[in-house]
Amino acid sequence: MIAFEVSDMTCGHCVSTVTKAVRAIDPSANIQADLATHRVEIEPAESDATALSDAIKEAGYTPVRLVNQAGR
Ligand SMILES: [Cu+2]
Repeated sequence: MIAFEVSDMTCGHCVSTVTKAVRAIDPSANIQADLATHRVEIEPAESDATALSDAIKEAGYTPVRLVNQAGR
């Protein structure tokens, strides 16, 4: 699981834009975007944290990687 905090994801449109950006590079990824906490959690199928971060940035947002307790 790769998690980002995307503080400029502020409405449902942002959520769908971010989700689409991730799907564009990794169609099989499992994505959970939560508007209230500005968190996006992604279980990638064929991408990595750097590619996901770049895709979200290219969509116009500012992802900050959240590293979990397992250090992944
Ligand atoms: Cu928005």
